[in-house]
Amino acid sequence: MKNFLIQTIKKAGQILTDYFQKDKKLLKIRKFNKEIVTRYDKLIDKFLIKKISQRFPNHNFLTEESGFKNRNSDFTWLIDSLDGTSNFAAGNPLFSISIALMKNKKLIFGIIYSPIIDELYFAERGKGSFLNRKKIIVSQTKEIKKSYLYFCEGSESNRKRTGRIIEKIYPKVIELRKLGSAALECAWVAAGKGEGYITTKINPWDVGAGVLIVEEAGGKVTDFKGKSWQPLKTDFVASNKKIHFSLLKLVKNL
Ligand code: LIP
Repeated sequence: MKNFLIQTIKKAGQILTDYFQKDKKLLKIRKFNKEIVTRYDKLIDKFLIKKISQRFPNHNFLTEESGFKNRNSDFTWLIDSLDGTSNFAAGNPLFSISIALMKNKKLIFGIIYSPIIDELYFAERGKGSFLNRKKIIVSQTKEIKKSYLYFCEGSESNRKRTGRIIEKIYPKVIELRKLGSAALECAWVAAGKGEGYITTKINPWDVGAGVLIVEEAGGKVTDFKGKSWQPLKTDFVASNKKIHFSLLKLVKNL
């Protein structure tokens, strides 16, 4: 399974790399909508569903581009074929491909590949998390005031709410940064490149792989009320575990 997933995601990453910064028309579409979809999201979605279905013809899929394909299986693949589409369109290399496998709503594999920066994150439940095959663990920072955080608003359209969350957190931390790819933001928390990641109304295909990668690296993932992650559109806090409670206190009732 591990080799199959690595080979498949790397092939998909190569396709995106071949098209990256080549299609100049993409530069303009950022002006029309924040949540854009390009033909590259669809191309990779099709490629991944085909490759995985050849090997696992009975498995279900829940993907950003194709929705839910129910084949009445215990296994469901969560896929975001191009997470950070607007970065990709703007020629910004911080985008990724995110694939997770769930058995009866329990995550068992997660893999994220950011092809331009060549970072491949992999986790299998109970076996730890890896970046380019080297084991990773979350940061050991315990204090919120020493924390470097990532943030995005997912599909939250109430910008006043987003403003309230930023207003509450930003004065308390070293940095609150938006990378533009939820999967990568989770992966960077897992790798200790930040202490936490907060987002609202995030879809399961964006963070499914990231949840397992953070947990297997020793971190914690919940919603804003401290409830464990469910494969639904949800408010979301991923952290190194040590600052989790302090982070939840900040976002309480927002
Ligand atoms: C994007 C996320 C990003 C978030 C956007 C969007 P897409 O995923 O990863 O962090 O702010 O709302 O959901 O649409 O590029 O796959």
